[in-house]
Amino acid sequence: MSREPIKILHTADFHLGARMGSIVPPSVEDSRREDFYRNMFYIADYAVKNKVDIVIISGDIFNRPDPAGKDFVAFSEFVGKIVSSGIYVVVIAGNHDKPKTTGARNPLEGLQKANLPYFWYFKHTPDEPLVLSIRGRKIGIAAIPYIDPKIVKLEIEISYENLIKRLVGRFVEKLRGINVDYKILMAHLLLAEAKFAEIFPIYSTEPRISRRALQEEFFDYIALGHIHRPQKIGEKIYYSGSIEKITFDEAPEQKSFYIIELGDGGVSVERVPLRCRPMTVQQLELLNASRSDFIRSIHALSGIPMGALLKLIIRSDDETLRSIVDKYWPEAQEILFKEKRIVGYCLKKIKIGAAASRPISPEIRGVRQKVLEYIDRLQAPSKVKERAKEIAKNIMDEVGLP
Ligand SMILES: [Mn+2]
Repeated sequence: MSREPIKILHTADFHLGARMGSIVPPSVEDSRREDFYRNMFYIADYAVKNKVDIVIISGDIFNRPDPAGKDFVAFSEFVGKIVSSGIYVVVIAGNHDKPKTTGARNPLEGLQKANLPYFWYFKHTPDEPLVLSIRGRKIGIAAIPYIDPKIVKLEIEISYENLIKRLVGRFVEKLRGINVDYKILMAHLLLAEAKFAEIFPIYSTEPRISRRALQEEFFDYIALGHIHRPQKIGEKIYYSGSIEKITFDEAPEQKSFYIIELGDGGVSVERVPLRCRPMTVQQLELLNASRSDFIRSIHALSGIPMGALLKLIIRSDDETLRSIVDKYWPEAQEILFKEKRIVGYCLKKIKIGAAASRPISPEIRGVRQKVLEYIDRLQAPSKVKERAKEIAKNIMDEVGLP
């Protein structure tokens, strides 16, 4: 007789308290917070309703290591809803959860110290796998929270990938010794094979781990966090992605979480979509435009869902930006809120025209290379230089340098 499968819900990257920064009106930050909470509680309700056995959260619960009180209260309520239904919650720390100063503590440790039944939070990689017994079966969980590459460089004579390999290898050996029915690996890291929006600078300086380091063949499911775009890599490796869109780079992404069924006959994985605040990026090009050209082009913007967050990029010449866009912006804004029914916007103005369309002189031609060489020669850590080069490239793209 086949037994009922063990059900696992895999999610990650809640980033509670994430802010958009330059959004108008600033009060949007409050409704954003609610967007994240809504999806978080949807996940809790889903787990309870569908009789999930374990909820796995692969890091980055809060956007900061010292979260706002309300974010901690909301997360505690989320955990409470799940564990009080007899469902396990296993959390690992992500980079955002790790305090940057020694001695500082993330409140998540408070939940861990409270010794809640059914709740685990791993700030560091434990020596032993966590073994849960559910309906006569044993599930072994190898938990590898985020490890700061800077610390690895300073303190350990080993490459980042080899360190991960070593930790995975240690878990594999221990799990072989204790005979579990199912083996899960959870980790917060950047896989070389992962896909994400190019512009995400946060990942650019981080070492990328090859999927071979994770010993995919040994585990039944690998639950990753860190990359916000949900994706499957190889046969058993999954990034659940974030629970909400966090930056405009994520605008086209469909957020989701995974339900994994570990049955006698094998493993099945289902992707469950999450409803998110619509985000849209729109571009306008205005050259020598009049007030009515400008207003008409705002009216003509299409494909903006109701209640959306809008990033509007206006490419225009200096004169139009100053005497039309800036001057009549309040009118345009009115249309965006009243007619287009957006909840907030981010405006980016890019100067084009006269200067950029002039033929590039030979002196300018070498500028890109010279700027990058200049940064290379600076006396600064290579990570800082890499970041500086990236910013410089963005600026040079924006002003149209070849
Ligand atoms: Mn992360």
